[in-house]
Amino acid sequence: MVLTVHHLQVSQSERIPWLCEELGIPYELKIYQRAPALAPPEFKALHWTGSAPVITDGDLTLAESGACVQYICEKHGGGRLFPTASHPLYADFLYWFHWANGTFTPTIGRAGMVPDGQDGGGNPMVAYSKKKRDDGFKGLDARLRDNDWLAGNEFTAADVMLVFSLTTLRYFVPMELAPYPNILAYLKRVGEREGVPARDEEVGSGDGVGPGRGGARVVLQEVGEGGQECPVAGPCSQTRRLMLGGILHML
Ligand SMILES: N[C@@H](CCC(=O)N[C@@H](CS)C(=O)NCC(=O)O)C(=O)O
Repeated sequence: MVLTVHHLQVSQSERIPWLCEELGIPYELKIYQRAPALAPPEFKALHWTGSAPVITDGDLTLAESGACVQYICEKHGGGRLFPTASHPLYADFLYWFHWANGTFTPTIGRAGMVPDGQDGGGNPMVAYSKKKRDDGFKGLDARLRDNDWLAGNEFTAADVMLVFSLTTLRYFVPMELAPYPNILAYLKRVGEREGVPARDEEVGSGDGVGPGRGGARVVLQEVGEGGQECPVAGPCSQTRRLMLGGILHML
């Protein structure tokens, strides 16, 4: 039974191959290009939500990042990166694991629907959403002041859930991270991770199907003035953007 990761390019499904690399488990990676902005029909056919990520494992088809991450850690990773009740960091882990994609990612998305500096026709939800987003960044920065990782001193699946919102999501919703030095330092730590020790496996073939990219290295890249093309929103004007290379640019 081969675990297959269905990855939509430049999307939050990048969490899943990264997790597999961190765990060092075998998996098959199937890559889908956006067509042009949303997932292509063959991806939409995998699961009724039509949303990435999706994994398949034998007869099982599973969507939703958190469910995929927990399933893989518990079924294929021997519970690694997913602390349980007896672990001293359990409650912190649970909190940040759920906050990362249950609150932070949607809050950023909602706030990003109206560009900063505009009030969305006086809709009070706009100011509310932007405050919630800013509170999220401040709270996260404070958390990372005294903790190397979200749950404390150990890298966990909570970090795998979070990083997309600080990196690739900025293709779609430009965000300035300079006011948050602890978040920047955290991203640098993430960028220095090896994922897993290199394995001698072929990188996927031209049709986007292939074995895991053993040893995929997560490299933090700094992108200079002017930013680069956003796949959906057109050119990003953000001046100083940090992004994860490695997984981001390979996938
Ligand atoms: N909460 C869901 C969100 C999934 C989601 O919105 N995925 C986006 C990728 S960032 C997607 O599939 N967009 C393309 C589409 O809907 O066609 C999760 O974490 O799995």
